[in-house]
Amino acid sequence: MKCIGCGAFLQTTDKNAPGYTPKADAQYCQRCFRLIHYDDLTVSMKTGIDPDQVMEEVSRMDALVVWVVDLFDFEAGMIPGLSRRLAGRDIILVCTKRDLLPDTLSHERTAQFVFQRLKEYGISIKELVFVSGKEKAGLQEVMAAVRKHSSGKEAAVIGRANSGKSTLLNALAGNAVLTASRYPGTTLGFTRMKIEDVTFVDTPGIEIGNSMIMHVQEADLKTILPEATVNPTVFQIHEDQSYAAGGLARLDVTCRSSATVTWYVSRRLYLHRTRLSKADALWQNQYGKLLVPVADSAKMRSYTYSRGNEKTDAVIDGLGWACISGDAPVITVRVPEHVNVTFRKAMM
Ligand SMILES: Nc1nc2c(ncn2[C@@H]2O[C@H](COP(=O)(O)OP(=O)(O)O)[C@@H](O)[C@H]2O)c(=O)[nH]1
Ligand SMILES: [Mg+2]
Repeated sequence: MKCIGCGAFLQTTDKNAPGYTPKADAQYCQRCFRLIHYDDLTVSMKTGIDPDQVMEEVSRMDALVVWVVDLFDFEAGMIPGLSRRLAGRDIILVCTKRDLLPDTLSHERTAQFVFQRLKEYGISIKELVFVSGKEKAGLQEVMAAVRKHSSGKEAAVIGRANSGKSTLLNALAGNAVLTASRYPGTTLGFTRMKIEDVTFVDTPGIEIGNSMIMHVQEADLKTILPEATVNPTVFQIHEDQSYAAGGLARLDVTCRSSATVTWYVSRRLYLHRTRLSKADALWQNQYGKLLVPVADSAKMRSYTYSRGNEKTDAVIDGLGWACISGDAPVITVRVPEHVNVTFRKAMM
């Protein structure tokens, strides 16, 4: 018997292992029960699910692939080796969390952005659908795209941890059977679910460790993961500046005359701006004090980018991004050592 919330095998012997339940006839494990009703994480599974094994199992299935990517965390959603491992498979890309992006970003512009990025990553898809869990938008389009391309096969819903797979399936089914939460490693097994005439399969998130969500304490996820539309925070600058996003990321911007730095991060995350010349001292004195939260490693890695005239996004996996425009030739991002940073042409 499997837990219907996370797909783990139910067991009554080990409290600290997945699938534990004190009741022999339970449908849900205790971990799912507490996540659903109390938002309380009893057993952390942020590591322990082997991403290669998940991809291996998916690539063995004779199924249509429904690939779920969080629009707010797009770069982190690009699974390394996806096009190689799923070569020749039909892929429907579902971009979730549309509601987190400002309304000023049009549908057309977003689609253009997505197709451009996919081309750069060398990934081809059959169809693109945007959904917003909060507004229940795009669900009919997902069903239509799946019907069109599945030819009676199962539809495997894959994607990075926290991209919104379980939430999407619950929304399509019209009831909240699957456990969805902000904690990476919520879904632990493959769970089949029939919705109208299509059999969907929920899968564990494919986690490769380079997202900020894997390197903060679970209690700090509330601070870094936005729940509502992200309000851009705009800074006009006329000299070299440095920004601290809590104690998690540092952005240095050299500025010749004037430039604009716009942050797209959760409104709960503390942004601190200072002159570049004062930044080293700030980090030395205030790391873990004013600059919180901090990640599991204080060792930082730096990424530097030399800009041309285009607007540039400096994207930090799992955290958000800063958009830099104007006369700012060099930008440097420092993040905890395993966190990935991507520089891209601005999304907005
Ligand atoms: N704002 C917003 N949050 C979403 C949306 N879809 C999922 N979430 C949130 O993202 C987190 C991860 O969702 P979940 O379905 O568990 O992701 P999974 O790990 O891919 O199965 C949860 O906190 C959800 O509430 C969406 O469309 N909009
Ligand atoms: Mg899930």
